Amino acid sequence: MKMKRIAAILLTAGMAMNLVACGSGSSNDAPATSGNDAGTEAAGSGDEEAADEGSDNLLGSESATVRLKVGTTTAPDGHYVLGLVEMQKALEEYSGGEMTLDIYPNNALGGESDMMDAVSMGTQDMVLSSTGPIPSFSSATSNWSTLDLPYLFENEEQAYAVFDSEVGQALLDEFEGTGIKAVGFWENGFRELTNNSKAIATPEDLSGMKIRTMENAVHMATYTALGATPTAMAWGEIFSALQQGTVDGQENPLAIILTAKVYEVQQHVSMIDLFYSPCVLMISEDVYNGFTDEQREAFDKAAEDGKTAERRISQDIKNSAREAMEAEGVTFTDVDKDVWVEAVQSVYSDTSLGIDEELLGKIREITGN
Ligand code: EAX
Repeated sequence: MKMKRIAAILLTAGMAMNLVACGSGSSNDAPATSGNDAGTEAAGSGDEEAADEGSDNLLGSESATVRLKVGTTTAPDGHYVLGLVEMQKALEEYSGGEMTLDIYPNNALGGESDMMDAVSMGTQDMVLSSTGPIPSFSSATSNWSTLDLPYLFENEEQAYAVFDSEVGQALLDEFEGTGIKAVGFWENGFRELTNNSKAIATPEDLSGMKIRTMENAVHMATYTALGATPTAMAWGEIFSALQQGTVDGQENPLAIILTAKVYEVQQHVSMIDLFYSPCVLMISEDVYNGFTDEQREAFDKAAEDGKTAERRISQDIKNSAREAMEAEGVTFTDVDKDVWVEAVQSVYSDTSLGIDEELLGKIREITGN
């Protein structure tokens, strides 16, 4: 069974399909579409053992007839995928075994921006993506750039309070009519800086370094304000870029740095907490609208459970990540955050970034920052 499932993942990886809510049997006989990202190997664990362990339960129950194919860029033992596994179990339970998720980690269905396009066109059912590509996805979602502002949130509780409020719901609703239904805010986490040459404690230490950012204008502007040279690229390209020296460093939450094994090629981690990065569960509007009332109810409930579980898993991984990486010889640098906060203030007044002042005001009302 295990080998069969792994083989199924390998065979269908890069061949996304549109599994609409109709009984189409197991995913092995599914049609295929969007391309495999060149970075699949590199940006994943690349570690057969981890992939092996993680792949065991990534395809849902064979007997489920409504199979939703969901892609992520993250590793099988990372928080996104483990959260989706919880949602998969809940969906099978709530639908009486009729519905399930087939989970494709490690860029198997492409980068985040590609997967969002595929979901909006209905050639892929679902994606769990960071907010990186959202502001440039559609004019309807351009104000999401506001969420990418540096030091917008001081802790996870503030972020959850905003994302689980009416403000968060209104942001999700902005997707209406784009082909994507945005279901909920899950967690990526506070983004930390890594590089392989020195301990970075201040923006001055970062001066002139080439840093990979997500494909996001606010993130790029922030690194420019910090004195670095930002290079935007999809996650799937990151390992070859680090190896070839196209970039000197990158930034991601500890849970990703650990589970994608970024620490194996980046010796130094600076705890700058620059951005709180949520991720968003998205489903094709056509698929969602095609559900029966019962299916929709099961899906919504399972998605809510998945979110709660994923946030908990994210915190668990984060809380043990530093120690695990220090044991591997990685150097951690704690920074004076006030200096970093001060250095990025110009981003808030950069009118080219499409920051939505009204939204920013509502967020600040909730966080109290
Ligand atoms: O969504 O691109 C990134 O740095 C993201 O944090 C990662 O793909 C997980």
